[in-house]
Amino acid sequence: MVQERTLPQFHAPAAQIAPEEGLRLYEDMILGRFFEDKCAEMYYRGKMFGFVHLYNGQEAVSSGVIKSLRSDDYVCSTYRDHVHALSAGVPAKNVMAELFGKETGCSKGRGGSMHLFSSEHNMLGGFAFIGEGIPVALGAAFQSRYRRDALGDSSADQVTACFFGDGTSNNGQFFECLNMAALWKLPILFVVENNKWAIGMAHERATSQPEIYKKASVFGMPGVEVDGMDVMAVREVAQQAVARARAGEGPTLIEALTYRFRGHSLADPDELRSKAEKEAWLARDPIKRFEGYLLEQNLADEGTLKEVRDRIQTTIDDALTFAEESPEPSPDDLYKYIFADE
Ligand SMILES: Cc1ncc(C[n+]2csc(CCOP(=O)(O)OP(=O)(O)O)c2C)c(N)n1
Ligand SMILES: [Mg+2]
Repeated sequence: MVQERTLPQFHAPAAQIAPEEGLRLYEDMILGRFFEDKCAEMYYRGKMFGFVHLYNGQEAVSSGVIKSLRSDDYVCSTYRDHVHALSAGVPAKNVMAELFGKETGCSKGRGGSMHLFSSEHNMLGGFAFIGEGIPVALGAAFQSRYRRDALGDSSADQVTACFFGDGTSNNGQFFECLNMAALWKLPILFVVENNKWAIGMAHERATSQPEIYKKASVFGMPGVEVDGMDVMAVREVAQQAVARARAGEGPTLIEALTYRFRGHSLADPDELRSKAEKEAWLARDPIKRFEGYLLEQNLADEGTLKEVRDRIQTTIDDALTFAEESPEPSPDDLYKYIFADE
């Protein structure tokens, strides 16, 4: 039995956040949670097909990082991508329609759950292969740096946030891209969502040095661990990393310690993780915790939080209706979008 890792402490002095900003984060986390719950419902009712990987439990990471970015910054995800896309501003109805394979989906119904993409929102994609997004994100970070420093475009100060899992951090692209990002001081945040498991493989069983953030030091970049169940802590770490990247000081490796509340995918019976482990992490639900914080700090009252939840429930219901009523792609368009139009 491997001992649980000690979580880093984050000491938030009295309210460090404006009430509107607190509610913005809360709304984003609720949107992520309610969206995923609706997906599970639709999948088990046989309305959604293929592999669907949900993000429940990890919301503080998406909201804490992506809500610390500007809208013209870039986000790169994995197959667990719905909530990253939502935090990046892709409308829930277009994400839901994508999951239903509809023409109105953000990838025009051709991608599905693992391939969400939106050029309008600088959402660089979900990727089915693990680690596949890391070099893509590196490319995005490279082009902002190149446009700014080689081409002299001072407005090209966009930062890229690249998300991936603990299992993926044992993949070659991780090491190659960390090297290049540090060497060229690229404006990128490597955000490892360490949820302790890679499908059924426990992180400690597959990884010689399980403390992933420590790997940053050999590339000469800052590496930080953060409690990924605490949106305030994630936000603080992300803001510092974004400021560094934007100032031309290069990349940061952030390891967020988190947990997924459901199986690896909706097809996973989730029999390998112990009941005790699941219960311990469920008790640290990032949404409940942040609700407690907002109330305690008098940043919101119960009524305001309920209003947010009601509003988001309507957004999700509308997204579902939109997805169900949207047209399928036409068979005449089978070859459309395979090659770029001239
Ligand atoms: C290149 C490649 N090898 C293997 C797989 C099969 N696979 C799918 S998910 C996964 C585990 C990834 O775990 P982690 O990076 O921790 O992400 P999490 O699912 O926990 O978010 C693996 C090995 C894959 N998708 N791509
Ligand atoms: Mg994992």
